[in-house]
Amino acid sequence: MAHDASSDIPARIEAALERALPAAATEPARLHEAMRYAVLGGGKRIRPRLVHATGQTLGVAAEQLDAPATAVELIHAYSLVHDDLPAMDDDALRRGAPTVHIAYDEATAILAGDALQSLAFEILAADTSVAERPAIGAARTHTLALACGSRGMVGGQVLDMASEGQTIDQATLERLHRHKTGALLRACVRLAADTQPSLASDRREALDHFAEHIGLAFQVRDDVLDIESDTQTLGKTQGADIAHAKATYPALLGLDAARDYANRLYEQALAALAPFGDDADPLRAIAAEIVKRDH
Ligand code: GRG
Repeated sequence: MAHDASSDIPARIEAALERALPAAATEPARLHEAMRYAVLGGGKRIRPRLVHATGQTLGVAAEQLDAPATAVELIHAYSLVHDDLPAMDDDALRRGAPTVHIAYDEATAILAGDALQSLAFEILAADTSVAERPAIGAARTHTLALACGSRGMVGGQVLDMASEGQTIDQATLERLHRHKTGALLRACVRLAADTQPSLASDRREALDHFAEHIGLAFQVRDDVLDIESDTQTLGKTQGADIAHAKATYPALLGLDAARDYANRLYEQALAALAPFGDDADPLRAIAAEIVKRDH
């Protein structure tokens, strides 16, 4: 059965996350509580919504997208838990609540992040909706593993930490973000495309082009929000980039030019969707949300 309406997707995503996470009472209970706290405490769910929106564009059944949508959000939650640790960004606030190492303790936060990553791959591997087409499962596992490992998100985090206090040029900043946040956002679109192996290569490339540009726009918007928003709206500490002497687009280009750049990337992302006509409206809606968001 195909998607009926985009409006039920957020509820579908929450239900799938709830199902995927072990119950809080399952031993070791403190670890499972921390995992649930990290995942179920809000968040915009942009990544799982991108998986479903791409699937809607391609006419993929929603049932075949639940596992990859859940997996990307579990990976995202793990990356936030680890990013907030004292050894990394040392943040006390996330999604308007104490970060996991503050609410629990540092060791629990490290282990909850580790276990969320394993759980993501467990969910992807156990997806019965594609069991009769094992090549789909293998392609999706490969896509997710590449996106979150040393040549993707983790590699980007290393570049990010190395850039603190340094003056870097725009090409280096772009490389950093293509890895740190761009790789997982791009994987969201690819995971849905992997679910339709018959997809023509030019369409696959168009979707990839969309994801690349909207991923970068996401990051530029994030940098702008760190300056123009406030801690309450953001649900995380405003001004953290400046406090950590991070290289950002506003620092490099100026605030107005950074805003213009986000809009240009948005336009380029939209242009890539032209071959899909109205079918790509769910992706257009998420793209608009990414560049206009206030948190
Ligand atoms: C620690 C392995 C490891 C990786 C960390 C993605 C990342 C790499 C760290 C996140 C740090 C950060 C705040 C990056 C800025 C962009 C970003 C990912 C913001 C948070 O994503 P949203 O806005 O968050 O989608 P919600 O809370 O809505 O899910």
